[in-house]
Amino acid sequence: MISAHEMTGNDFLTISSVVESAVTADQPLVALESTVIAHGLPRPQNLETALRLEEIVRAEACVPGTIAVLNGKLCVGLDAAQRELIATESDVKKVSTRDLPIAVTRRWNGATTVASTMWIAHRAGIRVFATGGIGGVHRGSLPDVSADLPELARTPMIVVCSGAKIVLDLPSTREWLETHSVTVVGYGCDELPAFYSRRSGLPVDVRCDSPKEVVEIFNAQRELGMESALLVTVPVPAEAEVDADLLQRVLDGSLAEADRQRITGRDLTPFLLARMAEQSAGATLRANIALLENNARVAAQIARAL
Ligand code: PSU
Ligand code: MN
Repeated sequence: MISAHEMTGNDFLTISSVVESAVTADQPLVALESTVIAHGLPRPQNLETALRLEEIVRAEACVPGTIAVLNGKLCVGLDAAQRELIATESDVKKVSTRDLPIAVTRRWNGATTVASTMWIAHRAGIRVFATGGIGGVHRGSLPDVSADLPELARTPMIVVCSGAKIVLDLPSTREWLETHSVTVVGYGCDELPAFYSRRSGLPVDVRCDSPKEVVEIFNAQRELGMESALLVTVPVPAEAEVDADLLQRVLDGSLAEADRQRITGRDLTPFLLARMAEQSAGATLRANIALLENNARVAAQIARAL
């Protein structure tokens, strides 16, 4: 069996025994992130959703690997106490890739974003990762570009999501992915989904209607020697989609409020998501949970086909 040290050349990676044996036995695995648990969803729905996502992956005969930083260790596969700590402790930091060297040195407890989850999952030997919405290019004059984008450009994984979060500048985010050669799949759709909405008016590169079709394109990327990820975008289930007028209203209100309160940097996305959930009487929260669950299921089906 290859040890974590041999895989990464460092002692910071801690892989749970369940995940490690699945990697060694080449069983299908799905990585899950933890920023959505610690900073993306309110309590108590966050812990419930974290548990539910793992159950969904297991029900599809795959092994879930939720990723977080605990006492400076990059953990792949959490036990119940670790999962609860991430969901309930108030000093859990939002750790992106640039923070990893600080987190391990200062022994932080941290939740990993899409970027840092990809970084860790890839080094742990996991090839499929499910999340809600990726980060991207923010609206506004200051160029605020999520580290999720460059990580997608340099990590050969399948990332399953519902597009980029609607709080972002979606046309700019779409352009960024194209410039940096990240292939974008519409899973059962011809348009890039817009997180709480099923449509954005922006094109995907290719439509796939089955896990097998996704795997064929992923394998072609690898055979071509490409480094970039395959971004598989799945629309929110129709029954959970947020009404367009309501969404526009709460989005405009939340963006204006963030501006007034001068919320920037890593606090911006969590602020906007929380604000929209309040202002929509939970409609955006229900959509977020529904799309997370659906994406976990699709990711597991793809992992099984891989
Ligand atoms: N998906 C969700 N909710 C979230 C996130 C994704 O449904 O909160 C998180 C991801 O971890 C993503 C992060 O990486 O938001 C983006 O943050 P930023 O815009 O600061 O890069
Ligand atoms: Mn940012």
